[in-house]
Amino acid sequence: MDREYNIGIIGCGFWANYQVAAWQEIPEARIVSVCDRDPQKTKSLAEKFNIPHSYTNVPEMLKNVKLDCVDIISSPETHPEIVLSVADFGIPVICQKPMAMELSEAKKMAEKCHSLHVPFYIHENFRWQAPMVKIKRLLESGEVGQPFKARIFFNTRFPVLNNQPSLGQLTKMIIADLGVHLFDLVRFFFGEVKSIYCHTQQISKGIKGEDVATALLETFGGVQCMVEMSWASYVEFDRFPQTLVSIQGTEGSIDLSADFRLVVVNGGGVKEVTVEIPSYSWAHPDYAVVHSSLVPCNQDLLGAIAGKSDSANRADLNLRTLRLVHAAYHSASTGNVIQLRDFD
Ligand code: 89Y
Repeated sequence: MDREYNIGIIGCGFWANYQVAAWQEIPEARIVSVCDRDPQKTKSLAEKFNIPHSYTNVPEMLKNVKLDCVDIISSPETHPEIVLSVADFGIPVICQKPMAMELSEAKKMAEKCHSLHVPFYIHENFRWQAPMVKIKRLLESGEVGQPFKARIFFNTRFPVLNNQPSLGQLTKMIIADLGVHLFDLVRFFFGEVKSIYCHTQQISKGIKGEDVATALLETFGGVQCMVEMSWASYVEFDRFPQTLVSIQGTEGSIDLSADFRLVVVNGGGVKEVTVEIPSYSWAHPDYAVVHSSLVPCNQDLLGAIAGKSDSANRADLNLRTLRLVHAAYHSASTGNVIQLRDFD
């Protein structure tokens, strides 16, 4: 990139603390303004990171600060209104996952940005986690042949809602918040999805949505992938927020287990490595693998906004992931297998 980019942050909660720190790792990125309707949160984020401008009203920030890009880190139900309003200002926009709580809203957001020629990207970071990048390379290398069956799972008892209490208010909870990442990994590893079948459960008390979901996805390439997510499970090696992966291919298999132990088995034998996770002093120790992925994810998004490259996190592409989320809910409520070609 050949110049600096002035970025405004909207939403100053838990996640913004790490997102701002991750932006500050990128020499061309300058966080110049923050905005949250809670003045206390705005003030403390601005002070912590020495950010010159702070606002409690989005249009006011957009009118007064010259921004090259806005990064929305607010809760998902606020995304549509904010994205539509940033689009009216013609400013490129990055929005946290899930793009919106309803598919119809997400489509409206993507259509409006497209019609106004406003670049629109989703901050989807799981495909940028070091172990996931490594698995993708292994799949591309052909070492395990053609994948035909997989399991992607994230089962934990970690008290997720202590740090992210607003999740407890969502009637669509774990699939919208976490499943969206895991379904995106299915697309990343195996391509587009043909059908999905899903069940949900509510195990914990005091929440409005599901905290457990189990889905079976079939890709056009013929991979059967089981995706499991739970915030209510006691497991032996509970390493929140590590996503575990098991892939079987025609020539071998790949297994990512706790603590980033990656094992490849094929005709050449058994190879084991521990995937190294980049370390940042600002990362929350409990979230290191996710927080470290924010840096390459942001780098990719800024490169796309600068017109230097394209990104798989372009909103119209990420919409395919969001469709899976809503198809999963539809499957869970109807008991049917959902064919994606019939689902809109
Ligand atoms: O909110 C979720 C996310 O995006 O990554 C992990 C998480 O914090 C809880 O499962």
